[in-house]
Amino acid sequence: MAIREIIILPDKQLRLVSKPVEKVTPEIRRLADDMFETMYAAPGIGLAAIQIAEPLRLITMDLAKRDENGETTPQPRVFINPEILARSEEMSVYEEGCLSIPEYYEEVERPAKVRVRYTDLDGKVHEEDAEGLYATCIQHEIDHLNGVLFVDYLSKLKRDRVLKKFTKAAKRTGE
Ligand code: GNR
Ligand code: NI
Repeated sequence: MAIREIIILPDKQLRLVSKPVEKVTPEIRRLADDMFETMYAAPGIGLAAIQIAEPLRLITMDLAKRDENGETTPQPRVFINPEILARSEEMSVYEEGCLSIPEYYEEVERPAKVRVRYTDLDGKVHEEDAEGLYATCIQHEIDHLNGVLFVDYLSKLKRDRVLKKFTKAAKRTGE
């Protein structure tokens, strides 16, 4: 296992449309392992493969909450080739962040509930209804697979402001 580098704005790879995973091979399992290690270290609640520069339709997620002792029981989940089958008309607003846009948070409105289909690491196909943070997170991650970032939902003013900030920062550090 290895912690991998997370690519950040304005890296153009974030705009790629990721390719379907054809088969769950040992390489895909290793990639998922690296994604978990990278995601937990960050720390983040979700990660799309493209965020470590692998343009594959693969997502890791862990939405485990702290219990009364402040402990968490890990709930690692892998989504291969996830699809949104249906979206609720009802919308909800959540303050989102993204490991590829560090330390920037804004409210985003998305469908409150979605029905998702995905394959797991055993090749088993699942269909589930997602709501709450799960619904927000799976939509945020599937957007990554399509080259979409949460800042794309903000006003042009806000989006241009954050893009400019990260473009300047990249120039200072020589990308
Ligand atoms: O760690 C993350 N937190 C988060 C908070 C609100 C909505 C979405 C997210 S996902 C983000 C990690 C990330 O960038 N995944 O792509
Ligand atoms: Ni993200």
